[in-house]
Amino acid sequence: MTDFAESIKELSPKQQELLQNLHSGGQSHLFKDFPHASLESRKTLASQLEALDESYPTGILGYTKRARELLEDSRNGVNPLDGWIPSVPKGEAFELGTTEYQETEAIGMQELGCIGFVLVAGGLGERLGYSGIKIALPTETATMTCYLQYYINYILSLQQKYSTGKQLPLCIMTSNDTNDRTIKLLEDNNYFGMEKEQITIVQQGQGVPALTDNDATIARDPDEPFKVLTKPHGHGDIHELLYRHRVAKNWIDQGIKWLILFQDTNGLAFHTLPLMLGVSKKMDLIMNSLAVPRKAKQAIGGIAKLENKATGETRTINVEYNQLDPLLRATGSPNGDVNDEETGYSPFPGNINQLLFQLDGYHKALERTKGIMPEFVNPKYKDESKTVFKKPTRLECMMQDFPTVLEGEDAKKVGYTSVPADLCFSPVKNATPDGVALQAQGIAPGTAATGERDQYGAFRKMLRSIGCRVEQGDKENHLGIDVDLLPAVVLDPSSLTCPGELKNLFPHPDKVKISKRSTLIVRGDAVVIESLDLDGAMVIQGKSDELITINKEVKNEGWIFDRDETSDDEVIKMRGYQIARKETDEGL
Ligand code: UGB
Repeated sequence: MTDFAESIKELSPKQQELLQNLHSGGQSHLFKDFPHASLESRKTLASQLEALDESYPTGILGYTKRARELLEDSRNGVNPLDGWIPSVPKGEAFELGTTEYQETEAIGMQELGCIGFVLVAGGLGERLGYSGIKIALPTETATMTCYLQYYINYILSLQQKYSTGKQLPLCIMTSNDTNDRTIKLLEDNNYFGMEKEQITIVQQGQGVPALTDNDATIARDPDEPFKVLTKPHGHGDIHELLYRHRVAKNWIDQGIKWLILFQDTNGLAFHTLPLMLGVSKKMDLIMNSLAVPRKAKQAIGGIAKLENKATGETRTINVEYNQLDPLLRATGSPNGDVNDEETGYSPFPGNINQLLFQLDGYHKALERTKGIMPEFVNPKYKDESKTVFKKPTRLECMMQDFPTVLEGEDAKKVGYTSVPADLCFSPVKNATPDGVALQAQGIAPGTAATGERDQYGAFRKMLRSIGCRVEQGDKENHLGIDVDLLPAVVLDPSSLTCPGELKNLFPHPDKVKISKRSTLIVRGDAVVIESLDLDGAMVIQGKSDELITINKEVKNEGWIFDRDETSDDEVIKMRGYQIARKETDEGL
């Protein structure tokens, strides 16, 4: 018996078989120290490999086989979109306040009582550099509501207003990095008012093995010799998890008709949800991507319709910006990605990865494909020979690639809803210094301060769209980031879930005036603001059993966003300011 065979004898039969297969399948380097290692060390590696094998649909050997194919293509410069001709996809673009917006939103509002929510929150948030999980961050500092609480408030509010007794479910995708802290955040806060069984948590595997070369040689962890280095497999895992845990199927059985997938830190995520539903309903879309107008060549993926020259197959899908322009040039559009003269934007709208699915059609595709997304590999090569990587790579998959698994007529039922970003998209992804650099290039900084700014801004925009007089605050600069935080307006989901409800809260918009230094916070579904002249701060806390009607002129010292660049508090530190609450009217 060889030393290797001898060294695995004490492991479980399943582990022995796996290790033998890996040993003969090009990964013998992982076991070179086995003959001299302690049983504990051998067991550590064997258990990790077993877990990795189980968490990947075709096992580790299936993974390395696929990796070799994709690495070969990458080395040969094979364009994955070769043979596909891009054209402008089907979808609709909207501006808040227009008749088209209102009519489409009204159609969608009828669907608000049967949505299931899927939050993808497995990302580490390395770019942000926050020590906690991102969904625990405050969406803004006027109310300090954290992202998870905001999302749950919104779901509960829809449930109360639009669902006839049915609970609206929430599924959260976590990862090794975020799972325990997500559960703790929920438990510590009594699930933010949700029933525990209303929430399903699905956890991504521990990642996939990192690979050191074109032969898909699995990398050993540099810090732990009896461990394999793993890397995240990407947010595309969500579809497989929703299939494997029967989430989509259970939701159908509960009478849920729509599924919305959203990211961890977008405080504007739901303002346009009924609008998206209206578009999906009108156009009979199985998948509808929320998009933002995108300048030609802007560095976000463009949604395009692709037609395969050979097979005639079509699909509407996100094409990364660095692939879109060359693809257009190679397929009969010599100018590439250019702005449309009429709109000033590229005809290919920008994908922001908020995806609405018609649940039956979605589930049908999951049943057929088990929710497995196509993978890609993106190694950074050391030199032209493309044989050595700068650092280990891995296979990844993305949630927006779902159209690739739709077939026949269903593949045609994919479209988009485009809305300016100031109403629907302002994620918090970047550390402030990186945000400053992006701002200098005219790109949205995506920092904590801009996330907060855009939340107040979206509410100001909504109020103005119905005719309220809302002054514009002065521009400030905190830690290099330009923000106009005032007037700070927060309409909690309990008081407002979408622009279509504005007229219930503000029945006489012409009688509402908010000065440029004001703060207005409204909570509760039984509040009506008949008339308001606000110059200061006002916080209205509605009561469930009593209608509060506001007819008021308020003038007080209000709240001030004070510069604070020395605080140890991470939330303040990443913004460079904190609120001084000088004087507040309670609206009573
Ligand atoms: N996420 C997971 O849950 N698991 C993972 O393994 C990885 C991520 P990022 P990314 O907003 O402008 C996306 O890292 O991948 C969650 C789109 O692909 O914030 O760089 C994570 O917790 C891109 O087309 O974003 O880019 C978070 O909630 C563009 O739309 C979400 O997945 C870009 O977002 C996104 O993860 C954007």
